[in-house]
Amino acid sequence: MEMSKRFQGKQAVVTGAASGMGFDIAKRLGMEGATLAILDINQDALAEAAQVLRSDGLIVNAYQLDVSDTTAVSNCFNHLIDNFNGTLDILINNAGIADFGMVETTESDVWNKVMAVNVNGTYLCAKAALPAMKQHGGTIVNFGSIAGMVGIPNMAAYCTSKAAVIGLTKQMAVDYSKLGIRVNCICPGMVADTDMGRQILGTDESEALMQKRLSKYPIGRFGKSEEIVAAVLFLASDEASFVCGSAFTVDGAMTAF
Ligand code: 1HS
Repeated sequence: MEMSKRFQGKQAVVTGAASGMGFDIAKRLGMEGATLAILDINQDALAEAAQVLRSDGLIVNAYQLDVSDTTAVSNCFNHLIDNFNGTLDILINNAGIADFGMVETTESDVWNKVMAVNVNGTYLCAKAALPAMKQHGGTIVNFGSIAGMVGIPNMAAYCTSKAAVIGLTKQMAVDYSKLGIRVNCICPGMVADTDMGRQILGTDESEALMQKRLSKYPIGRFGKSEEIVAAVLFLASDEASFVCGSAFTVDGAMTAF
């Protein structure tokens, strides 16, 4: 049986799409029929990602964007929505950064940057997408994290930012579900095969520390990008038509433990 194309005829925006999970999400959305707008702060990586996706036969527009820049987000979305002829069906707010420190050891500039990208970026992109989405309905998937549900050692800013994304997701679902826009967030556990996963695991200075981190996962391993991507695509699809305001954990029982 041929796999059904859940996103045929849909127009989708993915932020942070030049690499990692954002790239994998864009690729899967495209493979299942979506026309893509991929956004990333890194122009070179973005151009290369667009080329790879196009060589797979996907329809891709690429836009360089810092999601924390208020004016740039507004301009970028105006432009990309014009190129989509005024229609936008799907927004995946994937762009995000991690940094480290307890409250006393987190400098204000680090704190502000993490909040600017993870929280303000999610808010700004949603705000810019909503007017077009309201025309025909749509769906937004934000990136929360288990780090927004439980404290992760030495990640004060990151945990706070992800708790805010979960709060924003629930709030938006309340305001926008009646307007035909479903808003959910994915809350991944540790994914080892992305730049962010490697960045976080790189702070474990010994094998013992890495084992301690791993011991928090009852399933006995960290996640893979494709396992998060599958859940993101479900949330973005019509199969999830009654899923709204959910903080959807995909974490090998880490937060159940
Ligand atoms: C990076 C992703 O948001 C998960 S943070 C989880 C870190 S830990 O539980 O594996 O220490």
